[in-house]
Amino acid sequence: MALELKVPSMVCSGCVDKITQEITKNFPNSTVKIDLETKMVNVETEASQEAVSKVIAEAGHTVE
Ligand SMILES: [Cu+2]
Repeated sequence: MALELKVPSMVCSGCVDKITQEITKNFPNSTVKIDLETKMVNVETEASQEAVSKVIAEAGHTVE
């Protein structure tokens, strides 16, 4: 499933790295693509949108 989440709290490449790491750590078969300009996180994953949003929130970010 392809998920598209807006995460406006991302401000730098450190945020991008952190979120990418946390998602792939929790859901190892996921592919994460993040556009810092548009604040969009695209995830190709078996996990639910709810589960991925929770991981992003636990990484200290806000999913819009
Ligand atoms: Cu940052």
